[in-house]
Amino acid sequence: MSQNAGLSRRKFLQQLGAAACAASIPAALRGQTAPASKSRRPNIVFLFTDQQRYDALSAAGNPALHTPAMDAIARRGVRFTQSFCATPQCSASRGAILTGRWPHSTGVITNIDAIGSKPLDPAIPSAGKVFSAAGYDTAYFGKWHLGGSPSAHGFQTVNEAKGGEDKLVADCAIEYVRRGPQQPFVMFASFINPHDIYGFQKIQKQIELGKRTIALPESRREDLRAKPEPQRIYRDEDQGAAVKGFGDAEWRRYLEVYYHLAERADAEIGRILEALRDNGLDQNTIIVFTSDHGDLGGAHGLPFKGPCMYRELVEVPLAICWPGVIAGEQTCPVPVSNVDLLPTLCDLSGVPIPDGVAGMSLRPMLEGRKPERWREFMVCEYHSKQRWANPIRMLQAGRWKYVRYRRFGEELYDLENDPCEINNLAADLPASGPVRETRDRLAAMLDKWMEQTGDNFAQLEPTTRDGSPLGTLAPAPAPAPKKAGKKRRAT
Ligand SMILES: [Ca+2]
Repeated sequence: MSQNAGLSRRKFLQQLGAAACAASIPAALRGQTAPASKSRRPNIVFLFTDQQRYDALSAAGNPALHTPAMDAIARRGVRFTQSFCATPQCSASRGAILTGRWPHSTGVITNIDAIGSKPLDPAIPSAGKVFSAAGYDTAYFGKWHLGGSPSAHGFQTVNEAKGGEDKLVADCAIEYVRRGPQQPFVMFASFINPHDIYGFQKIQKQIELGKRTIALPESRREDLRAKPEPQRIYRDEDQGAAVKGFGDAEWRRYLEVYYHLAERADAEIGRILEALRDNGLDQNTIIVFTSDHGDLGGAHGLPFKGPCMYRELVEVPLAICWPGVIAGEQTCPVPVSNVDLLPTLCDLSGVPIPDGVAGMSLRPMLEGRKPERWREFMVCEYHSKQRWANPIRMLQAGRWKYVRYRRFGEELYDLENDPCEINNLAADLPASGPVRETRDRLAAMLDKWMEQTGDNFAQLEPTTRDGSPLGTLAPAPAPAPKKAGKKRRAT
């Protein structure tokens, strides 16, 4: 990413552990989010976009675009600066948001139409059922992408706005707000953009170009030679073909289109915020803004989203506000996941968190407190796109990011010295020494997490791009030692 993004990330990494968000919330607003009584439970408005990278909003300090509505939500509450999706694929990430479970626990491990897919099981408690059972009026507008209909998952008022029109999604939400829903209510509005970046070739001819200050990703010229092979296949034979031969001018146009599309989503979100205010529903209402996953946007020379776990893909915007209860103007650098959103909303509104939820409530951070216990690391999953399976797991702990592919090796990045994730330290792993010990320590943490959460990653197999079995083309990565830190010869 840009130099600024790299520096701010380095600064964050230095601050991690100090829970830097904790100290800055005014004392008058601390500790006021006691579980709501039944008579005064908050409404919830959940606004999310599709494919919006963590820094694709002006509140994140990006001068390339202007997103006043998203910024307003951040300004009125807490903006999380390290917010991960559970997986950078649409359906599976949405399943994680709605259930608070990891994709391997929901069974929705990839997109509904991709290899290994299955629809979200209505028997799994998800937001619609959880809040309707608690007496909430429930509504879902816009893209669903989880198989079946939101109405089978507890949402009482539904319009999926098929055809992908964000304006129609906002129109449905505004109509719902104007009608004066029974309170408390929970309303999801799910927008398509900036996902239309897939049509950037056409859209760039329709918009005015050359008016934005674009920072191109520092990693855009890397050759991927030290990276797992599926990344090169994605670039050379898959969706990367759309950007073949791209230089800086072409990437700049791509990003101009991308930011234009994020602004279009922002305009629709702005209309919903205005309707909430005009109808007196903006005060006792929690508003969440996030996205399902990011977009590579030229990082590592790649477009869109593919079989990799780079920051541009796995980190998303996240802001939560509740005027009068959560103090505004806050940022929180503690790494969080979108599996945390359902338990957070349950916790804030006094609704029981369903059994089986893996996420943790963000309430301490929203109250400006350091959480008493929090994860030591963050995990993301990946399974497949279209017919092409590439099971991947990512584990990030402090300054280190470790990524394991099935059959295609590993990645290890020192985010403090290499915030753009260019130098893969696992490509030529030494037999001993601090890098080897770090890799073994993170590998052991991932093994333990998979065992504890029932993740069947080791049983999943990659395929060719057309879905055929690979056979025994490449060895599995070296197993982690049983005891973290114990040295082991490279294999
Ligand atoms: Ca998506």
